[in-house]
Formats: sequence, structure tokens, C-alpha cells
Amino acid sequence: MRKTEPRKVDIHEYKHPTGGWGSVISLIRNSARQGLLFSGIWRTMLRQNKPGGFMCVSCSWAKPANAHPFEFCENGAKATFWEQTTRRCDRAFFEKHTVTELLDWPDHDLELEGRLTEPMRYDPQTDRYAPVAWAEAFREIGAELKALDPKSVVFYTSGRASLETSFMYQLLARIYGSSNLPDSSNMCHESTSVGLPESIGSSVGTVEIEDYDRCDMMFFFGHNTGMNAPRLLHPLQKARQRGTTVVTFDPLPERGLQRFKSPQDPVAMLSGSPGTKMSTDYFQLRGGGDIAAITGIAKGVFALDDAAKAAGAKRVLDTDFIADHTAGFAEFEAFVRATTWAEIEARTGLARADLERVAADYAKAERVIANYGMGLTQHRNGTDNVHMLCNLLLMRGNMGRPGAGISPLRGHSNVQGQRTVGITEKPELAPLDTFAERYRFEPPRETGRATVQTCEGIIDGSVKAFLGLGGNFARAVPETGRVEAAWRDMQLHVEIATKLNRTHLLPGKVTYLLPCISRLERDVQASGEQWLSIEDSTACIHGSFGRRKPPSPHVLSEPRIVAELAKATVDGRSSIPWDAWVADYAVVRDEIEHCYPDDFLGFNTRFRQPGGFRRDIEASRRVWKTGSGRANFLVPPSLEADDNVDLTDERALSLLTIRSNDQFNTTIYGYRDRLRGINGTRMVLLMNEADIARLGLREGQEVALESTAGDGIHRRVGGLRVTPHSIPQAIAPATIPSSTR
Ligand SMILES: Nc1nc2c(c(=O)[nH]1)N[C@H]1C(S)=C(S)[C@@H](COP(=O)(O)OP(=O)(O)OC[C@H]3O[C@@H](n4cnc5c(=O)[nH]c(N)nc54)[C@H](O)[C@@H]3O)O[C@H]1N2
Ligand SMILES: Nc1nc2c(c(=O)[nH]1)N[C@H]1C(S)=C(S)[C@@H](COP(=O)(O)OP(=O)(O)OC[C@H]3O[C@@H](n4cnc5c(=O)[nH]c(N)nc54)[C@H](O)[C@@H]3O)O[C@H]1N2
Ligand SMILES: [Mo]
Repeated sequence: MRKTEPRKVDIHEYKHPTGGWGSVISLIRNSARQGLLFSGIWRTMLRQNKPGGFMCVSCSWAKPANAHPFEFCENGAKATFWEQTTRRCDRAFFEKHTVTELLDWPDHDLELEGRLTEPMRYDPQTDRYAPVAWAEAFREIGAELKALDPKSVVFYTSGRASLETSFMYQLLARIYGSSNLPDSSNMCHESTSVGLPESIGSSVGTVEIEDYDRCDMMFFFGHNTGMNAPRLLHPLQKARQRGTTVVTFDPLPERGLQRFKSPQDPVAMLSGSPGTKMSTDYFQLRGGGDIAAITGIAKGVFALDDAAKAAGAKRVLDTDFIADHTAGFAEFEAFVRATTWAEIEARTGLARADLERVAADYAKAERVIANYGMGLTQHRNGTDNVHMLCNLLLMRGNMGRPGAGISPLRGHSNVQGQRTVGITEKPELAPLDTFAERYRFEPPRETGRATVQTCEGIIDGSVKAFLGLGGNFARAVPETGRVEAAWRDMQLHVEIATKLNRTHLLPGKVTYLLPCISRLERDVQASGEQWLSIEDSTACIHGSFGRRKPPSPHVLSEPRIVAELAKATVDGRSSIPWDAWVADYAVVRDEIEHCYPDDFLGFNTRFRQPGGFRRDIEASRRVWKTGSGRANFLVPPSLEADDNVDLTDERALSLLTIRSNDQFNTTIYGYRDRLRGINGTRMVLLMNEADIARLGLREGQEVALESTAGDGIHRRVGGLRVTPHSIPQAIAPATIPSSTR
């Protein structure tokens, strides 16, 4: 039985800009729901993303030195309210409900119960979580871990934990003997982490925030900026107001990249202004059609370059840059010229003339930034998408110079930074020799498990223990059903968390829930109040200082929990003085600086400065750390981003990745997808009207989807409501070329 009654469903077209009054009303409603309207929360909000304040726990977009008075957005504020709720999920709650009963609750309702207040252990006898003393919890977890083979234990990280915590956590795993360090980034920007180094020798983007003031053109591929990095709308709006061309490719008409009214602009707010038009051109391409679309633009650029050459005019290609800095251009050119417009039009659903117009804009622009998100990365061949976007920039030398470059819009607030300080299953990406020498232990040298191998190991029984530093692993992975079913066979399950979620309801033989404070909260250790730090999407490191009261006197900080786990598990196996590190996080920052001197020079003196300090990204200054020592043009094996989609099946639909406006990954704030006009339900299947008719369905009908992934595994999701939406038609088999090459 579900706890929540069905809500009134209301679906209508949303015609307003993003931001604007809708945003303000949504904020007030959200703060009131969390019991925060008169709690001093608005004073807290003034410190969000400010020097001396705390860094928002929502997205990873840059935190500028010259902050707005309100340097937060609707969704960042929602994240703050959701976390700072006055509700508590305490021992009385766990006494009242069995775990089996809670498994029937929707994700929204679990987190809505509020903050966890004390450590809990699962009791299989009563099927309930019951309070336990911290010391006992650490002792038992340590004993369990010592009895296990380190290779069978995984240490998962969700992208929220600070640089200090993450650095300590990966050291704990390695001293223990495991390089199984999956993280949330494996589920989102892994295509960036793999694809970008192959293209330009950097695993992170090359732009900094000032580049947004200098560019004269921007691309957006598959990033829903208005929902997922709304503060970026401000520099974008400024760029539009000075005439910057913005071209967007997204199957859905996402409001943020269409119209935006800044809630911080009183004149616009009080006038009937429709808001700024954010994209000069907005193309609703077919899902997975990006390789084809970029090939089309590149084809247009080659045609313009041919014409310039013939006329003796200035070349459109940056031939000097291509000659001096790149490899693989000839192969790329051959691929683009060989691909036909018919293939491109069929795969993208876009017209040749439109793509040629984009090519003409691109040929005129001097400084171009390409932004992208999940629409490019979350595909089987997401790395090919990333390569293609780099290829497009490289054609005109738009990489590694002011106002130009590639900008992967990362997810969680510190997901990029965690990789910087050693959260990785790939031994070659961590300074293992430095660790070994400085901390006197022998780290494992083999490749560990990332998220995919962790799921496989849980399913086949080779993973015996799962430790989660935040997150909601079972819910977040695409293979939820099978992972959940196999979870109980694990020996040990430990979660460090702020709020209850579904993964916590999957016990192993021994199961602990360890509540922590968040970085918005006061963190007092032996040396006094502590700062933390994070790295944003543009590789800037920022200090973060929490002032809010912790949710209960019985919760610990993340660094403290990690240190206690280490002491209980690997004490004496390294020279790390865990207590001294916890006593003063500045000591941990010094250690990070020692292990990563190029990235963190002067860490403790620089990290609180306005705007943070930027790591040295070599590709930003045209130093290419690739195998060839050059930036590589890379040819995709086909035009398909998803080569396993069965296009011959008339009933097959390929799904797109999206999230709603009332959500942060698996955290569901509510049931109002305001900007898409869908309220009261999340169980919708957005479809083109022609597809609804073609498949003999009708609006509002409930349907189930079954996967045709072709791996013999039956996957099904039911209870979806057929909902007409502005979305390209599913690809009609007849229009798809059987092979692109
Ligand atoms: N259904 C669904 N699945 C998804 C996604 C989605 O949007 N929907 N998004 C995908 C993407 S891009 C990603 S990156 C992954 C994310 O995967 P995860 O990072 O694993 O999941 P989140 O939903 O971000 O994690 C939410 C939980 O983190 C805990 N938490 C929150 N704040 C803190 C904190 O400060 N400290 C600690 N220790 N815990 C905290 C809370 O208990 C909360 O329930 O999911 C992927 N999978
Ligand atoms: N409020 C809020 N903020 C967040 C998050 C959140 O859940 N809520 N999550 C955070 C995290 S962890 C991440 S990774 C980011 C994610 O932020 P985004 O990268 O914006 O991720 P999605 O919400 O999945 O949006 C993907 C967009 O790509 C489009 N798309 C889908 N398929 C394709 C395709 O084949 N091609 C193209 N060109 N476009 C396509 C979709 O229509 C959608 O607009 O946001 C971060 N910020
Ligand atoms: Mo993500």
C-alpha cells in the first residue's frame, strides 16, 4: 500500500519565461513546506555561493567573484530548504515503521521525513532500524571489514562530499586494499571523463567564467540549463543582451533556453516583459541525433571554406591552428565529406538549410563556447558525441583561447573535485607513488570497480560490502530492479547520509545508517569551526563555511565519520594521524596540496578568495596532454549515439534522459514540473501526437514500457500516462539509413 494518495493531475502548456514570478512563488511555497518561512533561512540564503558563505549543494556551476546580492536560483534555494527542513527522521519514526513497509513509500515521502538524527543499525529480527552508539557502530563495521576480502568491498561516493572528505575516503579505501571507488560521475559525465582526454588531453572543461563575457557565440547541446544550472542563465542573458548568438540542440523545448526573466531584475519583474529570448536558434533534433547534427554543421563549414578558398578570401578553417596543434584532421574531413545530407536529415530530423545557417553563424563567430550536458553524455556512444563537439570547435581553433572552449556542465556540486583528489577506480589517475611514500602504505595498483562493475558484482555476488558516502546508489543506477533483488546477499551495507532514501531500505547481513551534518552546518572540531572546499564546473576551488545549526547533537561531520571508520579498520596500516586531520581540516588541505602540488598550490591561503582559485587546466593554454601531444580530431564509428536501438521495430520508442523541475536526481522535492506544465504526477510518457496516433494510443491512457535492449533481460515499467508533448516523432524505420558508412 502506498503512503501517498494520488494527487490531482493537471497538465497544460507552460507559456511563461523561466525565472520570473513563477520562480519566486515556488520558493516561498517550498520554504513554507519545510517549516522554514520564519527560521532565519533568508539570512542564510544571502550567504549562498558567496565568499565567506557556503557553496550551494545543488549544481556545480561557477561561483563568480562578483556575486549577485542573491547568488542563488530557484533550484539551489529548493535544495537548501529541502536540506534545512525542520523535520526529523528520528528513532520514533523508525520504531513506528518496518523497513518492508517503508519500501512501499515513494522516494519523495521518504526524504520528506526530514534529517536523520542518530546512528542506526538494522535489526533483522524486528525488520526495523534501531539506535546504536557511534563507538559500537564503528567497532562492528571495522570488524566486518577486516574479515572481508578488500577486493569484494566497494566505496561509493555521491558528488556532494567535500574535497577534504573525499581525499580521506579514497585513502581509507586504498589503505584497506581496495581501488573500488565508483562515484556518481560514472552515471553522468563519464563520457566527458573518457572522451575529453582523448580529444584534448583534459578530463575537465577548458572555459572559465570570464569567457562567458567574451564569447560571441555559444552552443548548447542537451543541457537543460533553466532547471539544472539556472545561475548560468545570468551570464547567458548578459551575453544575449550584447548580441551573442546562441544555438541550442535539444529534442524538448526546454523553457530556460527559450525565455528567461531574472528574478533579480526589478524592472523586468514589474513590467509585463516576456523575458529575454535566450536562444537565437532552437533546434528540436531527434534524440541521439547529435553526431549527425554536428556532422551537418561541419559539412556547412567545409562548404564555406571551399568557397572562400576558391574566391581567394580569408579561410573559414583555422588552418594554422589545425596544422600546429591538431592531429587527425584529414580523416575527419573525409568522414564529413562522405556523409550525405540525406543521412544527416534523416538522423537529426532537421533540414539541411537550417544546419547550413548554423554553419554560417559559426563561420562568422570569433569566440565560441560549446556547452553540453546529459543529452550528449548519457548514450552508449556518449564519448563519440563529446569527440564530435570537440572536432567542431577545433575546426576554427575555438579551444584554449579567451572566450572560447568546451564546457561540460557537470552535475553534483563537487563531483568534478572528487576526481581531482583521488576518487577514481583507475590507478593511473591517482598519484599512488606519492601516497605510498608519504603515508607509508602499499596501495593496490589494479583497476577497481566503477559503477557498472559494482552493479555487476552485486548481481553476481562478488561484491560483499557496500559503503556509501552519500547518494542513493540502488535508485540511481539504471539497473535498479536487479541490483535491489541481489542487494540482500551482501554481508555489509553502510551509508553515510543526511536523509532516508530507498537504498537505505535494502539491508545486507549487517547494515548501518550513519547520519552526517551537511556543509551548510556548523562543523566544530578540536581546533574550532571548520571550513570545507569544493571545485566547480570551471575548475575553481572554493571555500565553504556552514553556520546553520546541525539537525541534532548526535550527528557527526563527514570527515570525522571517515576518520573513525579508518581508525576502526586500518589503524596502524599507514602513517596518517587521523585524529589530527579531523581536529583541523586545514591539515587535510595541506596534505592535498602536497599530493597535488600543481593543482593546489597555496590551497589554504587561496581557497577563501572571492571567485575561488582556478586549477591549471593545460588545454586552456593549448598544451595537449594526449598521446599525440596534439588535440585530436576523432572520427565517430557511425552516426548513432545508441547503436543498440532496434530501429526496425515499429513499436519501439527510444527514451530521452530528462529530469523534472522538482527533483535533484533521486531526490524528489514534489510533483510540480512547472516549466513543462505537468503537475501532480511524474509517471508520464511524453510523446509526439503523431506517435500516439500511430500506435493507437490515446491521451491519458496508462501504458507500460518494456525494454528491447536485446540482452535477454526483461525490464518493464508500468503506470505511465500517455501525454502529448512537443517532441520529435520517434524515428520511423523507413527514414533511417540501414548503415551510415
Ligand atoms: N531516477 C534517476 N536516476 C538517476 C538520475 C536521475 O535524475 N533520476 N540522475 C543520474 C545522475 S546524472 C547522477 S549524478 C546520479 C546521482 O546519484 P547519487 O549521487 O547516488 O544520488 P542522489 O539522488 O544525488 O543522492 C541523494 C541522497 O544523498 C544523500 N545526501 C544528500 N546530501 C548529503 C550530504 O551532504 N552528505 C551525505 N553523506 N549524503 C547526502 C541523501 O541521503 C539523499 O537521499 O544518479 C543518476 N541516476
Ligand atoms: N535542479 C536540479 N539541478 C541539477 C540536477 C537535478 O536533478 N536537479 N542534477 C545535477 C546533476 S547530477 C547533473 S548530471 C546535471 C544534469 O543536467 P542536464 O545535463 O541538463 O541533464 P537532464 O536533466 O537529464 O537534461 C538533459 C537534456 O538533454 C536533452 N536530451 C535528451 N536526449 C538528448 C539527445 O539525444 N540529444 C540532445 N542534444 N539533447 C538531448 C533533454 O531534453 C534535456 O533537456 O544537473 C545537475 N543539477
Ligand atoms: Mo549527474
